[in-house]
Amino acid sequence: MKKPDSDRPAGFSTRAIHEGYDPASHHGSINPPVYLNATYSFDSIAQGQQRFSGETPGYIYARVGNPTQSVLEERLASLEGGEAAVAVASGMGAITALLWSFVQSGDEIIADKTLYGCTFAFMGEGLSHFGVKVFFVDLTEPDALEAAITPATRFVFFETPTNPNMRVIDIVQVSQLAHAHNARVIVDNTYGTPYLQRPLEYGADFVVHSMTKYLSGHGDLIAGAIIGGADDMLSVRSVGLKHMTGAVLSPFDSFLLLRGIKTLELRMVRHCESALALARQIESHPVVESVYYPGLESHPQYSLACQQMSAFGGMIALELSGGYEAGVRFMDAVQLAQRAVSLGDAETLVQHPASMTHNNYTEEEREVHDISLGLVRISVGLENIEDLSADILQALDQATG
Ligand code: 4LM
Repeated sequence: MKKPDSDRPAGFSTRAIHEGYDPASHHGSINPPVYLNATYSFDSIAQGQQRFSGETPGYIYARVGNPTQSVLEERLASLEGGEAAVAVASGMGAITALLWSFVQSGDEIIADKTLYGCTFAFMGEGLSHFGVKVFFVDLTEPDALEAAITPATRFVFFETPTNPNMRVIDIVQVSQLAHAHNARVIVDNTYGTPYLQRPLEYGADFVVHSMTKYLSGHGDLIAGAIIGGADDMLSVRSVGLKHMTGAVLSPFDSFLLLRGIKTLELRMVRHCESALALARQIESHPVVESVYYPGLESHPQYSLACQQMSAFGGMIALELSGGYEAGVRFMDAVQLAQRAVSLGDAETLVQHPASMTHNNYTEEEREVHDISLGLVRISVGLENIEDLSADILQALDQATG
């Protein structure tokens, strides 16, 4: 990326638009080309051998990387403040490729007690088949982490804010505690995005993303990313991606992500403004028992969220009086908002975690993990706030029963 003033670091959107790409090297093409290749030819057998052994850089086969993906990876590393990144085919692909690169039978992982449903399934069920033990603790309580950590703990894993109930976890505090016990820290930054919080700057060792969400921003692809140290990313590419998951991102989806990320800052500003306005409006509605949004003073970790995040994101969870039935009435009554899982799209999406994204938790697990039957989740979109709040407020009126 060329820029006139070499002393001042380029701003977030400047890097989101330019980092890792120079049109002059590509016939002046403003957008990075899409390299639709499965395989790459070598000048000689010696060159092929050197590429396979890692002695010289260069492309081999698109399961390991391609030039469009490389631009995306350089951009992601810059935005998260990491040395390197690996882009993969889904958020689940990112979490599994990272952990499969480093864990082995006998290792332990400590995970927060609230995780996206499929992450919870991978941690609680999937890894246990391979002799890796996962302990779920409340990471908002430092004593709980201290009590659970052992010499076998390799990783501490958490989302912040958590999906779906918006708990906020102290990245600095957890990282210090984990490092004191030689464990490494992975933060799923899907809800935060690098625009709102950069966990590596707070001491985390790895960031993972479902890029399906805000980074894409348009609900038109499934993708994931891992960001961390350069040596670790080499291991993730050659073990987690190449050998263990094969979760390769397509060149075309890499291109769409590069396009989406150009407007990440603009979109996040709007998501945050609308979500805060909506959270404030619905907090006083008579059918609403609680609103979980880290930008509300009533949120239990409000002051931590103010320190750790530059704004509070586009996700709101709410509890309605009348529980599950009220939630169903609310979701069936929305007109502009869409009844759908996923998040971070231009369209506002409402869903019911207990029966949808978190349906693989048992009833008892849901209770322990704070995912009540009455919890409703809103991914606040980019529509005009007047239209959106009119829709949500009329649906809340109908939820009253
Ligand atoms: C959802 N979430 O919540 P892929 N990490 C977090 C997530 O929210 C998700 C993933 C990873 C939802 C999907 C249906 C915090 C997904 C997994 O779907 O594999 O890109 O990401 O609605």
